[in-house]
This record gives sequence, C-alpha cells and structure tokens, in this order.
Amino acid sequence: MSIRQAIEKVEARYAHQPEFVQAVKEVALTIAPLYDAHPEFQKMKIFERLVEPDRIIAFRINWENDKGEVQVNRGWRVQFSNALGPYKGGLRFHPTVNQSVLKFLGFEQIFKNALTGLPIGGGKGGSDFDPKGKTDSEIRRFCYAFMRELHHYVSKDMDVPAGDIGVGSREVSYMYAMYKNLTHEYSGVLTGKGVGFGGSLMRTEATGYGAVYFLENMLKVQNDDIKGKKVLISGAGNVSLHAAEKVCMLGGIAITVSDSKGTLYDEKGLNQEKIDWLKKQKDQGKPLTDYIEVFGGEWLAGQTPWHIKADIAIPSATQNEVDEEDAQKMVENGVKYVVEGANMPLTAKAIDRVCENRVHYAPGKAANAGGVAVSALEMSQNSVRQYKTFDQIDERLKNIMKNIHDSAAAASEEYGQTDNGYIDYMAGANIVGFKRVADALVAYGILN
Ligand code: NDP
Ligand code: 2IT
Repeated sequence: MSIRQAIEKVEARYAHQPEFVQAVKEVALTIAPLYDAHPEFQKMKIFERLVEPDRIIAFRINWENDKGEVQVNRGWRVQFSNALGPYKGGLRFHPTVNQSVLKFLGFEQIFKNALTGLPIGGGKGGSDFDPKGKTDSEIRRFCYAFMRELHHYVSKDMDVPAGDIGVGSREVSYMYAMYKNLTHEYSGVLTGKGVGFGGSLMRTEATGYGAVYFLENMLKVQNDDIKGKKVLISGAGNVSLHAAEKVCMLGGIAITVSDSKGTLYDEKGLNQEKIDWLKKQKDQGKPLTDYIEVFGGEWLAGQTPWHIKADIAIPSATQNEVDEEDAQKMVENGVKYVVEGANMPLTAKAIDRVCENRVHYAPGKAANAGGVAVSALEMSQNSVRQYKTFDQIDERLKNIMKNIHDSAAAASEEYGQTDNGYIDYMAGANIVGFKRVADALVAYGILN
C-alpha cells in the first residue's frame, strides 16, 4: 500500500477524528521521499502500523465537588508506540479533550520523542475535566480520582505521563501522591514533579526555553539574531511565559501574550518583572486584563495576536489557533519566523501559506521537544537517584535543541527538500523522527 492509499484509509476510517487525520496527513505527505528510499518500510507496513495506537485505555472518573455533588468525567490514556522506550507524553485537562485530540497529540509525540534522541516512546492522555473555576480542593479530589484509575496502566518503565494544558506541577504532585499511596512505590512514574521530591530542575522552563533555543539556531543559519526583534506570543501558560522569559533574556522584545478571552499587547515589551507578575496572576487564576492597570498596554478583547506587526511569532496556546487568514496577516506584517511552542497550532492551510512565502517555519514536534526532553532527563535522574544542577540541564537542553535543529536541517537537504537555502524543517523533522521509529520496528520484526 502506498502512502497515498494509507492516508485515504485513515481519512475514511477516522473521518470523525479531524485533528488526528490532520496530524497523520502532515507526516505522511512529508515522508514520501524517505519511504521511496526505503522499500522495507512499505513491505513491513510501518506507516499503516504507526497510525494505530498500541492501545487506548478509556475510563470514567467519579469525584465530588465542594457542594458534595457527584461529578462524572471521562479519561483516556493513548499508548501509541513504545518502539523507542516507555510510552511518554503529557496529560491534558480541558473540556475539548476527546479521542481525536489525544490521538493527534499521541501520534505527534512518537516522532517528537524520537527527535530528542532519548529513549522514550509516544503517548498522551487526559480528561474532559475543566479546571477553570475549580477550587484547590476540587482539583485535588479530581486528580486523586483520575490517578486511582490510571495507576493500573502506568509505571516508571512502561508509561510515564507528565503535564500539558491544565496540568502543571500542582496537578502532577497530587497524582504522584495518589500513585505512591496506591502502589507503595517511590518511582519516577510522572515527570514534572516538584524539585524537592524527584522533579528535575528546569522542567518547568524547558518547553518555552527550548523553543527559543530552536529559534536561535534557525536565526543563526540566516546570519540573523534575536536582539531587538519583536515577538508575538500566544497563550499565557507554562510554554508561553517561559518562551517570553527566554526571548527577553536574549534581548528580543516579546510584545504579546494571550488567553481564550483576548490578547494583551504591550508595545514596550515584557520584562522579567512583568513576566513574574503574569506567572503569579495565572497561578492565582486571575485575569490578564489587570495587567493594564499595573503596567499599561492594551487589552484586545476576543482577538488573537496575529494581526500585529512583528518579526517572529511563537504560537504557544493550542491546536489550530492560527488559520490561513492569520498566516496571511503574519506574512503581510513582516513575520519572518514562525516557531510552534504549542502542538499543531497552525492549520494545514496556514502552514502552506507561511511556507509558500518562505517564512522560516519550525513545527511543534521539533521546536517544543525541549519539555519532553527534560522529562526524559528527569526519568534518568530518578533511576540513578542523583540530581543535576540547573546549569547542567540547561546545557543539555541547548545541545538537544541544536541537535534536533541540525538533524532536521540535514534531512531536509539530504531528501531534496531544501530550496535555495530555505530549509523545510517540517519535512526534515518528520523524516528524522519517522526513520528512527521505523528502523526500530523493522529490527523488531512484526511485533509492535
Ligand atoms: P497551560 O495550561 O499552561 O496554558 C495554556 C494557555 O493556552 C492558556 O493561556 C490558555 O488560556 C490558552 N489556551 C488553551 N486552550 C485555548 C483555546 N482553546 N483558545 C485560546 N487559548 C487557549 O498549557 P501549556 O502552556 O502547558 O501548553 C500550551 C501548548 O503547548 C499546548 O499545545 C501543549 O500541548 C503544548 N506543549 C506543552 C508542553 C509542556 O511542557 N507543558 C510541552 C510541549 C508542548 P485560558 O487560560 O484562557 O484557557
Ligand atoms: O506535548 C508535550 O511534549 C508535553 N506535553 C510534554 C510531555 C512530557 O512527557 O514531558
């Protein structure tokens, strides 16, 4: 079966899972040159095998809110592929979570994790639970209830979850406590734990910092520099605020953050004081709009940042947050680099639009891999029970992001996707990630 026929099969079978189909098509369409060069992949049906998760675990979560009312949510863990290591990937708590979203995230995670060069397979999980407006005790009861069920299916050498949207170190700690309580085991079953009890230094910062390290590598290829460049950032969560922090540290000017209600536009640019304030504000569940009274700037209610003039965009909120029209505005406003902090923030048409205008584009799989990479370092620190310093992890992260950048750029060149100096990072990253997984599957025979 050719790649084209395999896509048609996925489209027909999973027409009701649009995000998953979108993620599969992107990979399939870019790995064609690799597939042509490796007939053994076709013979072993590697692609057809990789689009079906090893298994999906679905469960119910009963919990009680503060009023004593019984609440029912749904939870899942998609164990996609353990070809390269234990299933690894975050847990998302958001009302939009469903199987399509978790399958797209789990599928992308396979190749992202392969790109890190570290021994981790791909998985994802979560719940349609909405943490917004919930009290701390409600969050705690939900996390306990979620892990009471999930603990049957995860363990330190088999499946190691972490955070994602709506799941940060508070939630990871509650879930970790329940796992420990039920299993009597002190093991690294989750990453993103508090640093006082097995967490790695820099895990919190890693995704945002890593995305900016990736950007630095892209800029260097173009003999360019981040200093003085205006940067649009969406979201105001873990990835966004740490991306903004690293941009500022390196002399760039981050002029926006956003959330589901609108965009905060600060023409003067963020600085450490403003970012610390934003982190605190978000931790307390308070609105971004308070910023205006403290620091000035503008609140653009109901708007995204993409119509604002800038040099660089780092979408870091959620999937499909940049559509074709937004991409067109970016091009017209002079954006030269788009770096995905979020997973799949650009629609397929938005990607086409930026690429046909030779905007340098870094896909999430490559650019946001710093978070899971430091998660893998957390796993190894847990195994040997010895901990590295912040600077040691930062150095590893920089190297990992450089390696991902360089290997994607090299694959783009090797497979004829680099056009007159314009690197196709999407094709390059997909080819490198896919090849590492496919080589392992071929070596295993037809198990996995
Ligand atoms: P957080 O929960 O910390 O923050 C999410 C941010 O995005 C919030 O500001 C939220 O706004 C906004 N957002 C979420 N959903 C929507 C939506 N539907 N429309 C508009 N804004 C929205 O999540 P993270 O920062 O951890 O994750 C952000 C992205 O980065 C996700 O795509 C995630 O998969 C990806 N990612 C995360 C990694 C990590 O280590 N945490 C690693 C790699 C990728 P509001 O508060 O109003 O909902
Ligand atoms: O999308 C991602 O890479 C994450 N949410 C982080 C996964 C992890 O296991 O650290």
